[in-house]
Amino acid sequence: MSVQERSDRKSGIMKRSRRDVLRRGSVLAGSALAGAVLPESAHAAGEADKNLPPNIPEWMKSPGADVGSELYGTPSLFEKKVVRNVPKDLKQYTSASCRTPLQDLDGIITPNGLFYERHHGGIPTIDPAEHRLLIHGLVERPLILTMDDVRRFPSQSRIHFIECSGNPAYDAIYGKTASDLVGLVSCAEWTGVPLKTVLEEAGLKPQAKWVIAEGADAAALTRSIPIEKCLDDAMLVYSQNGERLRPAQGYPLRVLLPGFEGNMNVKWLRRLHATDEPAYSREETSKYTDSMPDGKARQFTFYMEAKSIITRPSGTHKIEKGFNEITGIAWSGHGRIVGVEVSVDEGRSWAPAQLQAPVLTRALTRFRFPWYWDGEPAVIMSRATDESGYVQPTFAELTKVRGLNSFYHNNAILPWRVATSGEVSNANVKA
Ligand SMILES: Nc1nc2c(c(=O)[nH]1)N[C@H]1C(S)=C(S)[C@@H](COP(=O)(O)O)O[C@H]1N2
Ligand SMILES: [Mo]
Repeated sequence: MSVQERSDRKSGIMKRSRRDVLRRGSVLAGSALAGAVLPESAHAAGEADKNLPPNIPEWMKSPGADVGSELYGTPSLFEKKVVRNVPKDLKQYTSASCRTPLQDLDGIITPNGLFYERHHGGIPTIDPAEHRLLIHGLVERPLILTMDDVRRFPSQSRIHFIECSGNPAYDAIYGKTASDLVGLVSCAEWTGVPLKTVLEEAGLKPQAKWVIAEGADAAALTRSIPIEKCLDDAMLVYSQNGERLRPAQGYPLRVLLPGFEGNMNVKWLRRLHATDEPAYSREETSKYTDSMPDGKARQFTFYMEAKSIITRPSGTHKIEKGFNEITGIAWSGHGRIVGVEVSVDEGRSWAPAQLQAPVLTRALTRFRFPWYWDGEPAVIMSRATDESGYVQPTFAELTKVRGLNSFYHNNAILPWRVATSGEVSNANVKA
């Protein structure tokens, strides 16, 4: 059959289904979705509607690209703007971060190519054949493991978020998009070996109270992990969403400490040193401590507190009057999210959102809330409650306790303003 014959046959089919579309159209007319139905005039196909019903779209008229035309698949041409959010004013890229475009994503899993990045000394290129993990200090049998050795241990796959503790910094609550605000959080299915299993193989001595993890990057990033966490849910991970870790996420091996601040999830892991006291490294003294209003500083603030954000609609989006689903993500380092409430009247009243399964411990949780927008100005926001009973605070409530000298661990509620035009913007504005 020629291409022409095929297309003739198809237009026959399309003529019939076009009548169905119009019949359905009259049923839908006046409903919230009426805008999606083609007007009568679409039939007089101009150049602009040549691919719209009832015409046969161009991409049906000849075969598409060959199988395997991309040996590693990439997103559609038409999704080119869904990329990591790299700050425009960066002076250098070696110790810097870039963010996940949360407002463009659905569900709870971050695609590997969009996982946020934070590096203190660039991304090393590590040949796994030349990579070793040294385990020493307060252990019976010091070990040097190859990557093959690591993968021979019994493994597990689990879904968890990782979040930088500066997400957002206390003075950075005015960002335009959801990504500008909290794009330093991502969530993946991680595969690896429980740290406990590896430490048992080395024979941990009873005096060991900390395990100091060191990365094989130019920063030699070093963090001390309390032994309780090492023997609980800590993992040494080598895969992320089914494939080996991406270089930016620590290839070939990283520490995963579910719920603990991002900085402790040491990438490019080369050394575990069992000790009786912490290392008091740079990341535990001059950085990653929290200045309180009384001048004291909190140290070893491991846990990321409960947090949530509406990702759609969110800053820079534009909505139409009528039905809009409000959706977003919630998470807590302390365990499962047990509830998310949404307010569409600037926090005067709250109603429960629906949590979409699966609701996993220390993982992103998707929430949904049906909303009919009447076209009046509105401020919408979400607040999360975790299984410990802790409720996400407003920025005013948070700073009443923590003051304004802190940089890390800001988990305040983030409000979006909806203008009469339907334009959505950050409701936190600098005084
Ligand atoms: N070796 C090493 N590990 C590291 C870092 C680093 O620079 N070097 N950055 C830390 C910080 S501050 C964060 S927030 C997370 C970022 O993880 P990601 O880049 O996979 O998102 O990794 C942590 N682990
Ligand atoms: Mo971080």
